[in-house]
Amino acid sequence: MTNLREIGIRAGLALGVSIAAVNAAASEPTTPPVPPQFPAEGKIKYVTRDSILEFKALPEYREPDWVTKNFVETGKLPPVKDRLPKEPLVFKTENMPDGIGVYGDTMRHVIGGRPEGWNYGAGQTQGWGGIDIGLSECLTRTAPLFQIEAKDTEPLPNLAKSWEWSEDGHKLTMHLIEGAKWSDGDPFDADDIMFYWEDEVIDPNVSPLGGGASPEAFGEGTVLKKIDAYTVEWTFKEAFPKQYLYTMAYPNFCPGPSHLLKPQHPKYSKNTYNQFKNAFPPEFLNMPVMGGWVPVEYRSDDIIVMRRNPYYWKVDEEGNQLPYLNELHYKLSTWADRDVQAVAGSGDISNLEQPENFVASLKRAAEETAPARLAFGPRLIGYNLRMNFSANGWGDPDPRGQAIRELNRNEDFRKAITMAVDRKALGDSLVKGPFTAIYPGGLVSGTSFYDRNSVVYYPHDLESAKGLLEKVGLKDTDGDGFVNFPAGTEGGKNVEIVLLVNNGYSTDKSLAEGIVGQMEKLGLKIIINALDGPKRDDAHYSGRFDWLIQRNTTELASVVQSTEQLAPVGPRTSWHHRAGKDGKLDLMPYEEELADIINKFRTSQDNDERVALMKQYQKTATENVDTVGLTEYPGALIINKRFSNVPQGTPIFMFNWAEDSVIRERLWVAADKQGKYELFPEQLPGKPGENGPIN
Ligand code: BQZ
Ligand code: CA
Repeated sequence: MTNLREIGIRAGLALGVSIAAVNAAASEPTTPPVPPQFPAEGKIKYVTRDSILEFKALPEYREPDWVTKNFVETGKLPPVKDRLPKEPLVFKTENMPDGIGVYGDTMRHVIGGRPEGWNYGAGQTQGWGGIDIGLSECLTRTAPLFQIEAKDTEPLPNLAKSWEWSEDGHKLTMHLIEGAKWSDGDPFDADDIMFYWEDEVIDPNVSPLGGGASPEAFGEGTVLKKIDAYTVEWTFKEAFPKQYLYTMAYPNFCPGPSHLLKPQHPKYSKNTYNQFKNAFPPEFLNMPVMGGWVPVEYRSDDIIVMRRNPYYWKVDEEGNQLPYLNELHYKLSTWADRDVQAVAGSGDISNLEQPENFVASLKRAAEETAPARLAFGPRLIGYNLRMNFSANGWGDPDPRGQAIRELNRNEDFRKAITMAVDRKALGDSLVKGPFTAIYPGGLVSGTSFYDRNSVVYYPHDLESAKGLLEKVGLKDTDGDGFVNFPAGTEGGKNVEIVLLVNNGYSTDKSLAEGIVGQMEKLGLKIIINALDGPKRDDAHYSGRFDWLIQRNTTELASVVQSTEQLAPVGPRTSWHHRAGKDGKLDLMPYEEELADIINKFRTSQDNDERVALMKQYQKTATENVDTVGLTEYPGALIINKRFSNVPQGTPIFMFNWAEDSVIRERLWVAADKQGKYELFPEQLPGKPGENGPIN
């Protein structure tokens, strides 16, 4: 480049910088505006942690009469007392909103996902929408904690019925429920736990569903070992890391039936990892589960039907074996249709989470004849635009992709993007009215750890944003309205950024289209790559993306659930920055700070310290634009009025989704309100792999 030209460009840049500098000062970072109120009916009734459940033997046990008649008296099943553990999990009546229930009826779910197969531990989805939540019972349970106000609460026991810490806090001895059985009668014990841990979590070739169950989720260097059939022992590097008890809940520690899985695992067979993952396709019926219902029917693109698990290890205080509901349906449709069917009464439950459906759903639910109740909870649904920060190979980018990642790692570039986003316009494009709110990123405002004054918000300011783009060297050198790479990069052609989006939700697609339009005004070309669930998840978790739009997962709505996902505390914990092929993380200085804050949080016993750490987290994350928050809003639970025992004010999303929080195994329908929806009345699951239920 000739001297004159170079001098000219420098002068231009210098001039540009000074204009940009002046503009950037125009919109000082501030705190996000207080969002408007909205009609939130769902008032939570708070209870104490030990009022929900306990483990104890009862004098007698009961089951539906037809099970006794058709199965026990005919010798197909042992008596119910021999199908239950020594001390079953007993749900206390005091915590049951409508008390002890009666048997019968069905809950009809509608889901937008599709089942890949039953191997949850190897990362297969069953279609979401509560199906995996119901099948895969986990060591601890946290979803029902929404009704416990105390900050010092801890997860509920579940497959792990109790635990105690060693004096020095480095060991946690966990006692499993004794004598529980898989739905095919095979004993549940520590072998199931160890298979899940050693051969699914630790094995780097396998990753359980949800993209988060990595070894580091339980702390670097954590060891788990079997003591005896019903005892396992955790050893942690830090002392008293109580946070990990949350990580032992859904989705990160939900063991599968090792008596079926182990023989298919490459370590114990000639199978490849892919053959292991796909060893139990949706057509493989009666897959053994610890959950309340067993898959007995699968019709592709139509429905999955589940029948009650005769070995389910939970009862009510009168000894009635749960669940009360005999059958579950999962109609294979779309997420938007789930809302429509729930308010219309042809479906029974929905998490109203797509604002485009708010108004129509509210109208229908307000009618006298409405078959379903609809109640909004706190603002806990949020969306973030996340940029891929890995510059050392996560996702194996091409040169263009690598150049984008270098830009993503440039703070001025991130500030330009966040200031070019008009969050008010994005929210209004989803739904008018008081629901959506400005969300700069980080924790959503409905979270108990939220502190508005710790949140740094860069207000919408397109001119300053343009100035910052120039400052990082991006100018439209060919006059087509889109900025170009500098001459030496990618041949100086237009910057093009691919935006990965979940094709299953109109909300995700609306937000993506909004971003494309707003970035065009900034002069940045964005190309949408909308993929269906599993393909989208696979592209995301393997790092094959420049930017992505992701609906928040539980760490941003509860902090204590999936906490490791708040920062790159391990090679595979952050949603937008994972290790390259060398297993190393090329963290930026502020990311090191975030990781340090999260590690301190996970091992702190002091609630005040935890609150302070979360304030620090919110400030550091938003000041550095760790993610570009887009919008936040409340969700509403829509549930058919015939169901009893629905906890008041159940949020659709907090420690987990409502399908977990409502405690479906306790729901019941009064005899005079029961629908004739059972497709396999008086039938029970057959043997694993057999075709369908039996009677
Ligand atoms: C709720 C949920 C129960 C996953 C899934 C789905 C996956 C994501 C997310 C939600 C669906 C429903 O969410 O939208 O309301 O029923 O299933 O699991 O979006 O694609 O990977 O994180 O939870
Ligand atoms: Ca251009």
